[in-house]
Amino acid sequence: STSFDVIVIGVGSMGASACYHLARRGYRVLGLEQYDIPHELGSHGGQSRIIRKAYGEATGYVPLLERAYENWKTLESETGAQVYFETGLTYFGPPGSAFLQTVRESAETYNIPLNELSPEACREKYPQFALPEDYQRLEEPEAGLLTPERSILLMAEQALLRGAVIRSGEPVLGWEHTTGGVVVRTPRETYRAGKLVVTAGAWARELLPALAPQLHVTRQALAWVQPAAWDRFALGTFPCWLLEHEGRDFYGFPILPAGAFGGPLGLKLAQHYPGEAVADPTAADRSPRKAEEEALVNFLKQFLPQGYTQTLAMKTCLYTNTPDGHFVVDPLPGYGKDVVVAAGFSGHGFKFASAIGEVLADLAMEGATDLPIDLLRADRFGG
Ligand code: PYC
Repeated sequence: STSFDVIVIGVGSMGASACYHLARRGYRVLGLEQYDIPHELGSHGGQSRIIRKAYGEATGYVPLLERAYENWKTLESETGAQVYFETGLTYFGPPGSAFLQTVRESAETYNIPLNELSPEACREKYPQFALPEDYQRLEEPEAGLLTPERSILLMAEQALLRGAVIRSGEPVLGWEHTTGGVVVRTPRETYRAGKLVVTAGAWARELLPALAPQLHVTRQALAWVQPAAWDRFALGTFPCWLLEHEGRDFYGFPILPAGAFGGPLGLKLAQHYPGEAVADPTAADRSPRKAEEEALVNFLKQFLPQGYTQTLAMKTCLYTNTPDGHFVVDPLPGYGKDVVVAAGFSGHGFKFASAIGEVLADLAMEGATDLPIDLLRADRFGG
C-alpha cells in the first residue's frame, strides 16, 4: 500500500524511535531513510554516546531525561539486548563554569546523585586524569554510555516486527501538505499519509525551509587512539568524562570490548564545541584533518598523560545546532498539527532519542504530549 497513518522521514536516532513508538501503538507507519540504517554520514555514528541526568544545558531537560532512561530500559527488556552501560561520568572544568553550576542545580532540584571530588580523592579514584589543581571535579554515578548503532537497529527492528514499513536507500524528493494530510515523493513512489514526522538530522534544512535559518550544521572530529596502558581505560575501569578547558569542551568514553559494537578499536575522545560549518551535508568532506587530530592528541597528552601512543582512527560526525543549543520538537507552525518536527539536536541529543520518539508519536497522533517540551518550541526564535 502507498497509504499510511504516518510517514517518518529519516530513520536515524529520532526517526527509528518515532517508528518504534508509532508501531507499538498500532499505527500504519512508513519510515523513509535515504542511506543505510544505521549509517556513518550523519550524527549517530561512532559506537558510543553519553547519557547523563544532572543536566548542565538546562535543568528543564531533567524530566524528559528521566523518561528517556525509562524508555531505554523498556527497549532493553523488550529485546533482551543491552544498550545502556552505567560507567559513571566525571565532569571537570574551571572555577566558575556555568555548565557545572547548572549540573549542580539539576542534581539538587531533582535529587540526582552527584559527588564532589577533592583533588586527592579524584587522583585516587581516577588516576588517569591530570588536571589543574583549581579545577572542579564532579562525578555522576548514574550516568554512562549508550550504543547508538545497536539502539537504532533495535528500535527499527521492533518497529518492523510490529508491522511498520521501513525503506532504506530511498531519499525524499519533496513533500506537500494536502487537505487529507501529506504527500511524500521519492524516486520510487508517491506516498500518502494523515501525518508527517520529519526527523532528518542535518538534512532537515532542505525539507523544512522555514526552519533552515535556525539550523547550523557543523563537522565534529572523533578520534580513537591507543593508550599506553589499555587496561586502565577499559569499560569497567574508566568512566565517561566531560572536560571544559579554555572555552572548549572535550569528552570521551572507556574502551569498549572489541567485536561487541563494531569498530573502531581503541580509546574514543572528541571535541564537543566548536565545530567547522558545513554548507551541504550530502556533499560535505568528512575526511579527517591533521589539525583536528592534533587538537585531540595535544589535549590527551595534557589531560590523560597515559592516554596516547598512536592514533588508530579518526571519523567525522555532524551536529545540527540551534542558536540557543536547545532542540526543536514541535508541530511545524502553519500545518494544522499534521507535520511534526524533531531537529537541531545540537550535539547533545542522542540520549533523548528514546523519549523523543514517544513525544513525536504523541504530537503526531494525539496533537499534544504530557512530556515537558516547552523549552523546545519551534516558534521561540521569532520571526
Ligand atoms: O550530550 O553528553 C553529551 C555530549 C557530550 C559530547 C557531546 N555530547
